Amino acid sequence: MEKSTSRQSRKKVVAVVGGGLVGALNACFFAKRGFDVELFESREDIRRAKIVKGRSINLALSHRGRQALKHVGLEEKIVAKGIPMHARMIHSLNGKQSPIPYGRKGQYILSVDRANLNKELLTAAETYPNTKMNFDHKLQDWNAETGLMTFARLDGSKEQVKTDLIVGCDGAFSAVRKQFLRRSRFDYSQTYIPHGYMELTMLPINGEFAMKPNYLHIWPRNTFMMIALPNLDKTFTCTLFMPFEDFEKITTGDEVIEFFQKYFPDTIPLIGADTLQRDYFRLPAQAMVSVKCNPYHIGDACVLMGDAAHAVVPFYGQGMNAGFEDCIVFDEIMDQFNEDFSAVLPEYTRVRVPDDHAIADLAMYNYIEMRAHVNSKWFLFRKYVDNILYFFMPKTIIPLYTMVTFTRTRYHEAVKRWHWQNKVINRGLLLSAVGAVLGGSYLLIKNPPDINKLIVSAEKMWDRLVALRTL
Ligand code: FAD
Ligand code: EGU
Repeated sequence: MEKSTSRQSRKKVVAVVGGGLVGALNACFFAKRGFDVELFESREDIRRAKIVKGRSINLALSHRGRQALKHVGLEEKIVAKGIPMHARMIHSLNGKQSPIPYGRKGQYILSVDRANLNKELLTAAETYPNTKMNFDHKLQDWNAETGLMTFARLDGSKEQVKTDLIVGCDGAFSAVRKQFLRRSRFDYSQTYIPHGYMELTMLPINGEFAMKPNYLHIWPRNTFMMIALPNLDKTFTCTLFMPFEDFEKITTGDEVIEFFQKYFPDTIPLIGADTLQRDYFRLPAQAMVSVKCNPYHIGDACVLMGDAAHAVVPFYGQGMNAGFEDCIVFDEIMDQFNEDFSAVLPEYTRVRVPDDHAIADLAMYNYIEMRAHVNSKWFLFRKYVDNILYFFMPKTIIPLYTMVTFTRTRYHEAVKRWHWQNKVINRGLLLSAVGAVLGGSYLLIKNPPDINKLIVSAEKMWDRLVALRTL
């Protein structure tokens, strides 16, 4: 028999499956608490690999993500290598550029390099003596009854590992999650959107950024949209979002140029026709998936975080930020429940599911809204209205993106508040309209206009119109 004292003092072993952004950060969180952490990543160590394949080159890092980095002492290091974006720059079809600030001076988001961020996080995790990194370990399967995991190596060998807790951070197509799907009362939904995305590089011109660097550049064209984020090497990464069926229609270099001439003419000289054609055909368009599930845990043995728990479409710039916030939320619950997994895991599901589902819905809603009727005029108009109301009533009307991007307001609370604000705004508009009609009628009744004067002025108007026509 094991003595209860030795059992108490033995530090538990936590397996973090996936060494992407959320997995590497999570390894830091668990290591900081003193757990023995084993990180398993299917790829080779990206810090050694020469070619890094993977999704999107840069990401928008905002408040939630920064707070999580701060918890493990990494905020400054990452922020130093990020490029602040204080505003969006809206590119109209005629080439006009209009900046719309994100907020006040201190309210900006950061463009960060995914590969660099991942590398820094892995290095940070490794500096804890109680972490062990296992690259080239692809989780093949695990047994939800026994907790035994099977990993496949590149040389064809297999390894079996058992730990006290499995933390699934293995992305949108999570292998950890597969075991959840076999269980009763597990809710799961996944939706592929009709759009794909493609990345194009805008190189520096004469050694300088081809466009203003401290902006999130946006070309809103309803079903087509392009977004560009600045990189430290003075390039921009442009991401083109477009329905797959339209990607498929463009099959020759000439058609690429024709398409850009029609929808993004200002970018052709900036990207360069050759680069544009080369980048366009280099890789096929990538798919985007939204995944929601519930619960996020199995007993006291396994928990999902990041894209493994909630892949969201990128139309709020929150996927990584939400995944990073998962780590803080879990950490706070670990404090509350004294690291007792049997209490922590259900509480994490209870608290976090509504918020992750809320951001998944918001991102999907924004995708549908942008695709349906967001051209540059509409985008500018909506953001102006948001910002003006916020300026005059900063305590009452807070734009949704502000709550999402610059605060840690729980996502589901932000949505609730947004609905409430919309009601207030609509009532305000209705009241002003009713007031105008009533007020106008009252004034008309009190001071009835002299009918003769009206007719005379009508005659004058007619004369003027005739004069205009004969000019
Ligand atoms: P991933 O980054 O997918 O990492 C999963 C890791 O697990 C990988 O390293 C993978 O190799 C490993 N793995 C997979 N399977 C196994 C296995 N069986 N065994 C072992 N390891 C395994 N988010 C933002 O916050 N801001 C943005 O601006 C933003 N822009 C985006 C733009 C696009 C076009 C896209 C597609 C996404 C964007 N996101 C953004 C979302 C962001 O990329 C993800 O939310 C984030 O990468 C999730 O991190 P993760 O660690 O959970 O998953
Ligand atoms: C998409 C792809 C502008 C990086 C949503 C805003 C995004 C990002 C917006 C990608 C948009 C859309 C917001 C931020 C950010 C805006 C936001 C979207 C970063 C509502 C690399 N979105 N993104 N909203 O407000 O809150 O500027 O690929 F075009 S950052 Cl779609 Cl704040």
